[in-house]
Amino acid sequence: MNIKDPKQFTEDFMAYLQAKNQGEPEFHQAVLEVVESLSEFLIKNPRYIHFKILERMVEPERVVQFRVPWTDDKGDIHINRGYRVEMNSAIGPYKGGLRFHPNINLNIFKFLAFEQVLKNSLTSLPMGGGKGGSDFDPKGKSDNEVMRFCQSFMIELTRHIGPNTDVPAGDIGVGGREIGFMFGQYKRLRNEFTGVLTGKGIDWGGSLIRPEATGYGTVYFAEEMLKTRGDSFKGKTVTISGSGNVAQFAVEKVLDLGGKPVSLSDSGGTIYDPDGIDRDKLEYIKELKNIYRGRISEYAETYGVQYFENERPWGIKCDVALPCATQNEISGSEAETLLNNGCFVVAEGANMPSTYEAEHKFLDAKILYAPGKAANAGGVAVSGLEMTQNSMRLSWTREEVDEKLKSIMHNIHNMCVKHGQEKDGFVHYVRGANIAGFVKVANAMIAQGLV
Ligand code: NDP
Ligand code: 2IT
Repeated sequence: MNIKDPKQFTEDFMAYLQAKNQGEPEFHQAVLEVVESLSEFLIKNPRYIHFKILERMVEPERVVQFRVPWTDDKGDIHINRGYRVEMNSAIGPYKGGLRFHPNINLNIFKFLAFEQVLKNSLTSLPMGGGKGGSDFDPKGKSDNEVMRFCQSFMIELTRHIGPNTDVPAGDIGVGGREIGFMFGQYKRLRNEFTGVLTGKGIDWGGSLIRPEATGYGTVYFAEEMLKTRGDSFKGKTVTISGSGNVAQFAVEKVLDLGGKPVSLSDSGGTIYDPDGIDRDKLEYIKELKNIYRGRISEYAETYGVQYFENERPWGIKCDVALPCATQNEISGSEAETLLNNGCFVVAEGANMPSTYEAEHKFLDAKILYAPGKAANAGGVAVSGLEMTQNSMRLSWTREEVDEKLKSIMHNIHNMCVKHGQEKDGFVHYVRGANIAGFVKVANAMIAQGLV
């Protein structure tokens, strides 16, 4: 391996990764984005190369895959697939969400788990990284069907998790309802009431602000970025994608800070509300999505605004874009449209929502662009705070948790600046986040020997 030239280093490492992990495009993409921004740093710090830290970090410590059989309300039998990728436990128990979505596979969970390791390190809390879930689709299922699925899923998952081993939480398709069903089943199987999952209800071990944390944290991070240019959310037009947990609380915090959110989306399309999504409309969305489990198109009918079927919000003129739906939801050409329309802040609420091409367009344009592992770390950070409260058997107030969340996002921003600021003042948040997240895990791995 040529260890003088960063470009060659990246190419050689990617050839190694691709040969070992064929047909896993999202995993390759996540690793490429990291290696690209680390290569120069690694060449200057060859002990990480000597100890093969990167090679070890891309190899999960453990992968579990299992059968999940369940019956629907008619009595028909269904077989889904469950996964848990336990990626890295150098700095704490595996920690990361569970995703229930029909289009998942091992590759998706490896990319998410890999990102999670660096993200969790950035929070400064003692959490390793993992991710899991199932190809089960909760859409259109009754509460009883979801419960039977969650119980069957937990019958196997229980063998692999524990409050000091691996602590899952929510992600796409997994919210308070699913966490409740899984927690109940774990407790019954183990006869133990412990903090084995986060995102629990507040009356049974959950933390205040956990539901809000990812969306709020993303907006706090974007506000920190704006501050570097003496600016703020006041009066800014903000496009947001998704309409689930992260998107809803991003809207709420943008409103708190004086911005105007104008879009939301789901897998059917995008609504555009030029007057702004206000607090009453947000309440409607929360009810629509969290209780009736309806489609975002219904918002357009209710409020008489435009609905763009099968489209994403990136054609709408905005100052700030907050992608909060899913991976690769901003293409290269959509990134170009955003830039041409004057967008100068992109903070990722979702995990890897920008394609490789989009990411490079944002970086080349030197806008304020923050990758998910920095911008959306507030969710897992408050999960970490939930674990702390569970261990101490007490709960902090809303204000206490929100203050801690703010201060964690502020620290992550500082770390990005420290490791990512260039000579001309531009902050390369991708490089900053990757280096800061990597160093802590890498040093722990070296200290713990060849494991
Ligand atoms: P939810 O399930 O609550 O909401 C997901 C939203 O994204 C829905 O509006 C959904 O639409 C949309 N969506 C999902 N998949 C697709 C797709 N393939 N194409 C178009 N739209 C899609 O999930 P969350 O809000 O929790 O998660 C959103 C993102 O944030 C994910 O990338 C997740 O990994 C990330 N994240 C979540 C954290 C958390 O604490 N929950 C923490 C950090 C990151 P539809 O209902 O039609 O599928
Ligand atoms: O991607 C993520 O950081 C999450 N889905 C939250 C993980 C967690 O353990 O709270």
